[in-house]
Amino acid sequence: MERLLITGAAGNLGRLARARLAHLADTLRLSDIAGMEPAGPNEEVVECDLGDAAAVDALVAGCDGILHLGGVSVERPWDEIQNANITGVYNLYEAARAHGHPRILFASSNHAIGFYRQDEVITVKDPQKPDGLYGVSKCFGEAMASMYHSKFGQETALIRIGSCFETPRDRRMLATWLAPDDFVSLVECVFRVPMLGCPVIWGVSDNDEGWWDTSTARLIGWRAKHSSEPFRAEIEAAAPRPAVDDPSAVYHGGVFTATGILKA
Ligand code: NAI
Ligand code: 15L
Repeated sequence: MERLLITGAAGNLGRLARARLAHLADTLRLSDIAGMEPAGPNEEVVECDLGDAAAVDALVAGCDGILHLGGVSVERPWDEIQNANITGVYNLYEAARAHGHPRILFASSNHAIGFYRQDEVITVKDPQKPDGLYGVSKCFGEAMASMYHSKFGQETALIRIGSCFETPRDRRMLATWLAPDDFVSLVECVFRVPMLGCPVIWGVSDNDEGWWDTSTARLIGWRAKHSSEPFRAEIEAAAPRPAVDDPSAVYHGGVFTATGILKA
């Protein structure tokens, strides 16, 4: 690619992508509403609110691919989610339509299906079951991608990320963990596969415990190499097993299922 746009570049995964995925393009265009490190060689840094249509149009112009990580990434009041994850996603898809349909990786989330129970293994064909307004916004993003694919041929990888952190942080993440190395190889596969379409793929490592049928990963030739298992003993020793009816032990989305509707 000549130019890859990374939204959310000031965030947790955006900083990881900036550090480890520069080889995917001649130039990285890095964008966030928050401040970022100044541009290095082969980088462009652009502050932009995803809710600003004209700014997003200019941001997307000239890009061959978009790693869309920007937006509200946890449960928050509606106004914040609406601006970044609803209006922002609309702005992004309209800008992509105006500028030649650059391939998009949409960072969806397990919270689009968070109300499934941990004794259920689900596939990407099971209906969405969001666990909050944040989860609803990810369902919206998936629906926008599907519509733009059917209507205009826009390609998007809908990556339902589990929990991507340096190490798993609690018992639930033994099942949901996506190792940073696996995140990197997953993004590489999305932007390298010749034909993408609009598949839903779980962003999760090869953990022993898991609730998601990961077979669609083969559509992009991706295979996770890491597992949360080496962290199990330490995590189990650090905190007692939660009660059987504790949301963290009942639902895929864990404690997100127990959060109310937050107000500003
Ligand atoms: P993060 O919260 O660290 O980064 C998100 C970035 O988006 C922030 O830097 C924030 O300033 C920016 N942002 C928020 N509102 C914006 C707006 N209106 N305009 C422009 N930028 C805005 O989140 P993280 O962990 O890096 O996640 C990246 C993406 O992956 C998010 O979309 C998140 O929903 C998704 N995801 C992440 C998971 C994880 O385990 N890290 C799990 C599931 C999904
Ligand atoms: C997400 O969608 C969030 O962005 C991330 O911060 C974690 O909470 C993750 O899900 C998770 O479910 O562990």
